[in-house]
Amino acid sequence: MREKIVAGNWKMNNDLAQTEELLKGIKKQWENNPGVRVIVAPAFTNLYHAFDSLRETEVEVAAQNMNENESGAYTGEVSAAMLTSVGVKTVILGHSERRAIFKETDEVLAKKVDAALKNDMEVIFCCGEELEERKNGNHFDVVKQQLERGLFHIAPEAWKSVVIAYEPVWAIGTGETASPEQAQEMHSFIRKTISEKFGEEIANEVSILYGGSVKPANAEEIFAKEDVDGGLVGGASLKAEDFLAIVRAF
Ligand code: G2H
Repeated sequence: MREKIVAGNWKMNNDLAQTEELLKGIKKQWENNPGVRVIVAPAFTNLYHAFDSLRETEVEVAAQNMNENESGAYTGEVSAAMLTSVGVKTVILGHSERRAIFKETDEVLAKKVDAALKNDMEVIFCCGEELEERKNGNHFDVVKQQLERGLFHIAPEAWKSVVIAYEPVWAIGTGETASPEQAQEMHSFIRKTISEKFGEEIANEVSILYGGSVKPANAEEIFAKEDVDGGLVGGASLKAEDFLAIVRAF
């Protein structure tokens, strides 16, 4: 059975007070969700606070990014060891905003993946095509290439620490959502691509999350699709009520 996961990507939102408020809301409205892993990804500055505050709950904390180097003269950066030292065991890598705005290449992402795995962290590896690429019919090739260049160098046994997030760029923060059928089609393609290289057993075990304007109103029909194992949620994860409604959509 694949893990079902709902992860909230808070992006560059919430200062300390707002973080406290949102965590308070999540804890207050929390009901046990057997079988669903729930993760929140606050900004670096609030990671320890979130970890500490959520200690008594089943909610886990992830980082939104990290540097690929171990330590040293990389002003402004945060390493895997720093993250694990504050209780963070999961990191989101290759989000389309990191790729587009911060020019993260597949090659850098491959190194980040290695650094995370070396530090016994779990990786939520993001992939997804832009609107033009979908319009041109290149979306499958684009996603395949992102996976091959950024992720497929890992050892077969490392897949137990990998989650994929498919996030079509045209559906991010736009209110536009991929239809459940479009999500299923790409998720099934991703699973097939993993299977071709690493075998069916590994491919069937990997959780593949959908991201891109997931909200309480559309989560249920997206999560109902066979190869959709959960969501990476941005905007709607900033309100405890909406976020937990999405968790309960399974
Ligand atoms: C995609 C998603 C979270 P949103 O970036 O990773 O954000 O749900 O706001 O589209």
